[in-house]
Amino acid sequence: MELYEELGRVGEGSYGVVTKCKHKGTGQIVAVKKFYEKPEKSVNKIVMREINFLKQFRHENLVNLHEVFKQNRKFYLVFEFIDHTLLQELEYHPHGLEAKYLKKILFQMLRGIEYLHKNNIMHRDIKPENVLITESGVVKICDFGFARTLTTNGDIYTDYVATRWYRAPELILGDSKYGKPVDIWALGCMIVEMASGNAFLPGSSDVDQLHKIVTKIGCKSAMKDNG
Ligand code: 38R
Repeated sequence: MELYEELGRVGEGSYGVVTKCKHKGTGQIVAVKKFYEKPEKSVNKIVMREINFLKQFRHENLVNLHEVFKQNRKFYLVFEFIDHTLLQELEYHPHGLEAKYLKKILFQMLRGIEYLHKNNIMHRDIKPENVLITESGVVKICDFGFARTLTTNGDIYTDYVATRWYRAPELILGDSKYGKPVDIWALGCMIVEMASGNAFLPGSSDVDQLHKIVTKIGCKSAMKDNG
């Protein structure tokens, strides 16, 4: 970390902190994601998953990883720095985004997710904070700590935690065989939010989340293969 000058914290989560930094040698501005040192194995699992993923996949609409290092038993991931997130964009436009701009953002989000899905990866935590937007309007999806490869043999997934408002009903109900549609559900919630400026399904608990889903969408259309 001696190589970087810290310019300010841009995000914090259960994983650790994200800091805007300047490389002292090159002057390059980067985003450094520092993972908390935790005794549990789960953190290592998340870090390794994110690193493996980012090393394998590169796309214009996915954030670019520069380097990885470990110092004082903590992992540091150094990314390209992108100006702001969709979360900030929505805060700046409380009544929603202009249709033309919305389409521009959405098209790129779809391209990023299409790339992931074509490579049999589901992101599993698509939300406004994980959609970065450059000054020129290029969208970059980030945070692959929860992303994982789909297995074709109907393997089960259990270790899932993500932001509630964008969570598909099968995740809330604990289905162990969910798949790529969970990303499309999250995207759908975000389309409504981008158009209106308000979160579509802002559940305050899991039960409230399901309640909002069935009252706003209906039970039949929210549950596939169920009438
Ligand atoms: C910004 C700008 C403003 N707020 N991020 C993606 C990396 C990144 C972040 N590159 N450029 C940015 N730019 C980790 C934020 N906040 C932010 C964004 C995403 C905070 C947390 C996360 C989630 C990945 C993660 C830094 N991880």
